[in-house]
Amino acid sequence: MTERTFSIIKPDATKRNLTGKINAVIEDAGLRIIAQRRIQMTEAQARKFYEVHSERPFYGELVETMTSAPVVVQVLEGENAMARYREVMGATNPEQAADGTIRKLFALNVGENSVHGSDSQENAQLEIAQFFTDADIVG
Ligand code: FUP
Repeated sequence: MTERTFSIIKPDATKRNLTGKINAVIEDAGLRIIAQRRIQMTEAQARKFYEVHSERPFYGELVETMTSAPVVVQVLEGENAMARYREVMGATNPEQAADGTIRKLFALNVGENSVHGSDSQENAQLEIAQFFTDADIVG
């Protein structure tokens, strides 16, 4: 089924000028980038985005990392886009990521792992709505 998911190209990747290389992996995987914007995430946006992790020991560092440089927020569309993008991203810890995945190719460590992708259809809708309106998305 054609569905949508939410993606972030994180600061560690934008700082190293990897936006285009990551987008190439996304597109080669059959996902279409149907909305995309480069933004400086505010602390409030980052805190809200990662609210599920607010009790975790790495929350403060995570918010700091996500606001340390611009990010590229994206909406991806394709067959089973949410699961497909999770496959293409690779494991959270790049040491465990499979060959050819974005995190294996580009991530530095678990905290600077280059990309985010929604982990459920429900979260995808919530995350897309945090950064895009319907008018921004041209499928
Ligand atoms: P993922 O869905 O693969 O992005 O992973 P999680 O939702 O578990 O983690 C979200 C983000 O928290 C990661 F991208 C980086 C950060 N994190 C850490 O910094 N340390 C950890 O041990 C786990 C996650």
